[in-house]
Amino acid sequence: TDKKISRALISVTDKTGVVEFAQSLVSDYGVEIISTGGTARVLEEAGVPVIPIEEFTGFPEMMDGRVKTLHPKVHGGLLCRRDSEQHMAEAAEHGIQMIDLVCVNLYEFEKTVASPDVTFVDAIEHIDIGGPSMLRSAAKNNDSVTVVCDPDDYARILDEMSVHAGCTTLGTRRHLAAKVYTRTASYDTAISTWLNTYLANEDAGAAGTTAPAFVPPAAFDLHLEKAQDLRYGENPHQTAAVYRFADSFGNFASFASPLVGAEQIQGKPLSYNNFLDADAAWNAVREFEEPAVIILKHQNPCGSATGEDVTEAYDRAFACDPKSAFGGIIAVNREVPLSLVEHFADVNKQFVEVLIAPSFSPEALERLSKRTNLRVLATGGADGHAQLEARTVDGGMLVQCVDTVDEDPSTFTFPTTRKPTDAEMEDLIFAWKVCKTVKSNAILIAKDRAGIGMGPGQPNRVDSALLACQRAEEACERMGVEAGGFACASDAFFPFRDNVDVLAAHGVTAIIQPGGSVRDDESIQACDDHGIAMVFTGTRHFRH
Ligand code: 93A
Repeated sequence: TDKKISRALISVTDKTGVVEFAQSLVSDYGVEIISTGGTARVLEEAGVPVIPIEEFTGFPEMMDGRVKTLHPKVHGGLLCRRDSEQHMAEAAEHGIQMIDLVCVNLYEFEKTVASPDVTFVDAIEHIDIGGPSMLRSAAKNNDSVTVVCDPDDYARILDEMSVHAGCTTLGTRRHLAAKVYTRTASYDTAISTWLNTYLANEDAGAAGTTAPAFVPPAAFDLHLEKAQDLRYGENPHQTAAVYRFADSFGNFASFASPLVGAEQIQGKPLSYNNFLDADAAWNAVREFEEPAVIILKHQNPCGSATGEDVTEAYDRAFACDPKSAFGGIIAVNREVPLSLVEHFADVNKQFVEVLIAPSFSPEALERLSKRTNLRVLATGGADGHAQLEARTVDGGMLVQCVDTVDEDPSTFTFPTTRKPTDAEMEDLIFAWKVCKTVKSNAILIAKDRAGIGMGPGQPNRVDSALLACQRAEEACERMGVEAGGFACASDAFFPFRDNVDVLAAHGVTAIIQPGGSVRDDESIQACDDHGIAMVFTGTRHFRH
């Protein structure tokens, strides 16, 4: 079952390691190399002797390279069963020579369509036809043919040839064949996803050529690869792992700065709950353009603030609720300086599970390295959001666009007699952004762009409002400032006026909420009764 490699066809877009691979095939094993235009040039320049594909097929590369390896002399040489007298006779009759190894990687379709200004024509031109065809032919004939679609496998194949007298083993060829079909499947999925999304955008009247917004397709294959096993799941008796979306999914789930795949600079491995909370904190802090810090516990932002710089924002976020901040996750939307680390480690002595930010100054990292257990994650960038999120339900999966707060304040309406002051408006917009991360029913109370009162997850909104007010009043007492003058955000509309009455009784003077209840008039009247300025955003931000 060992098969000697005498002739190889090499045609690669990603030229990584190909010269060394081909060089070794030629000089260590006397392999004859056939190659296509660009690849042949690279190999020749490096002094590796190659037979150009047109010489091998007796046919020119044509139609801008669309047809270069699509020829019976290639596919016959790949598909011919060496153990079939008939196949071998037919090959001889037509002058078809056996090809024992195919080394191909594909036109970079996924990378091309990930670019925001890709044109339709450009995307189409990056659909590789000849490459997948060769890979599939070679993989089908794995009894005799070795197929390599990943530069990471070059070394392993050379290793095997070195201990098997220039041969590969059947087991290896079968594994390589399986890898090929995974690759070609994900490649085709990327193409169909892109094209379906393009068409959906065109239907929606959007510019179809730019990076499309995520539109859930009628059916799609999820390509996931295990990023790591987790010690356990949400609880110790649950097994767990974290998966990342594979490349083919990248088109519509592309993360400008993904959490899975962020660099863990130090600390204990991330747990299941760490991942969940880091994700929520990171997605919350990305809402802000100005320096901002979110401290999050159990999916809820218990501290949140903006500031002149992130150290000030951190101090202000911590002050929102120091008790809850214990064992929390800190997410920062700028490079973390030494001062921020000193403030949580030395000044506040905050126990932190995870610190996540785009990057860290060298001094900050030096200081952090003394806290060996602390998990430090660098995402590399704060811009952009994941486009898609998914959750499983019994027997299926829910998929949706990620919720971002991108409504334009110029579209807000002001239904109450009193309109918010500029200062109130700043706090309202701050509260509105943070409120999206609070579990529904969500109420968030802000003062001076800090989220000092949070009412999460109550099945009725009045209880959430009460909780938020109590926290806000406690925070004021702790900080030695007068309670009141609060700005309040509600993730969904008020069904009755009771919410407004509760909020007013605890010092709320301005409210931001979507509006849209059949009883909006009652809430507006309640605001007018209390002199509260209310803003309608028109957009709801539930988080269940
Ligand atoms: O345009 S193709 O679909 N038609 C072909 O016949 C063909 N043969 C190989 N693309 C084709 N290839 C691809 O060209 C390979 O998959 C590889 O990615 C690339 C290598 O081209 P070059 O050697 O000219 O850089």
